Amino acid sequence: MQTINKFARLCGLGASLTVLMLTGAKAEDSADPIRIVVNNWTSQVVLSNVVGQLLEQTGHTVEYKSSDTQLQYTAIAAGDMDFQVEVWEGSMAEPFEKALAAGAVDLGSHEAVTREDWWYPAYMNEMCPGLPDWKALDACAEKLATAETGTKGRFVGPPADWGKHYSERIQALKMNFEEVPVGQAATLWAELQSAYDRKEPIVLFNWTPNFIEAKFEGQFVEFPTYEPACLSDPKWGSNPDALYDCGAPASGYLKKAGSKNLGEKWPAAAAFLKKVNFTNPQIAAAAAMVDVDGMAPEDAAKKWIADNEATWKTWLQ
Ligand code: TMO
Repeated sequence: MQTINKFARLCGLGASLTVLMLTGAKAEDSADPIRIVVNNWTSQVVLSNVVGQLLEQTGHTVEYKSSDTQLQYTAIAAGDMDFQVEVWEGSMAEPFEKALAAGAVDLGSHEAVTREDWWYPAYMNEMCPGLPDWKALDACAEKLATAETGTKGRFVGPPADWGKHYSERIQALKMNFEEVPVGQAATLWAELQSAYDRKEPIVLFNWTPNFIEAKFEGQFVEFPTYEPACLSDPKWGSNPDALYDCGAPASGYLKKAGSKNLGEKWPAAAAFLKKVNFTNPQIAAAAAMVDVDGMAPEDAAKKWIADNEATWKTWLQ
């Protein structure tokens, strides 16, 4: 009976022999749920569901666990969570590397190249000559001043758990700015839309790949080029007494992380997860299905699986 159900599900998915063969290999995998970490930005939620649904289709049990972007790495290292599909260099390299030292496993890189930093709409190039250079932005601070920030420019910052150090960067670079963080990503996009509609200046946190690039014209502010020493050696950079006097990596990695348990308890699943590999356009499209088209993440994942069979089939081989 169970075999028939499984077969029916596989047919529904439009999949064939490849998946069935993996289902066979799964015999050695534990029946315990694989705990997939879910964070608070759209592509991560959709990709987690894509991976989770594919694991379910191959006979595994999965559980989605919400977690703080920084603290999740302690949980993965401790074996309390098993898989993270999006490890962003610009915001998570530090806790990720600590987790690796404590037993977590690097499951490899996606093809996607990432960037997370200050971003502004293209119409500001005229308002603030010299952009995207950060010094030109700083000279333009007054135009970004609000009642909340007084004479300083307002930078609409990310939620606290994304681990950026922008208030420190503002201080280190002696910028005439103040960070006003949002509680959730949706507020970033609401602020951007409202400024964009009225062609008002705004500078906010953004990243790529994301749905924003398909909907709004704009670019990242260019800060002093990132080098690892900027985050560990105060003497590095223009401010000899401070860390964070640089931008985030402009071509950062996007990796996957697993618990130490993963390969031991679920070897077939671990082999699959190592092969999981998303590109920039795939990730941007995954976010757009939810943030532009209004789909639920689970449904967006289903659609992604239906539309990208050629891609995920290679992960199952
Ligand atoms: C952590 N993020 C990808 C939203 O910058």
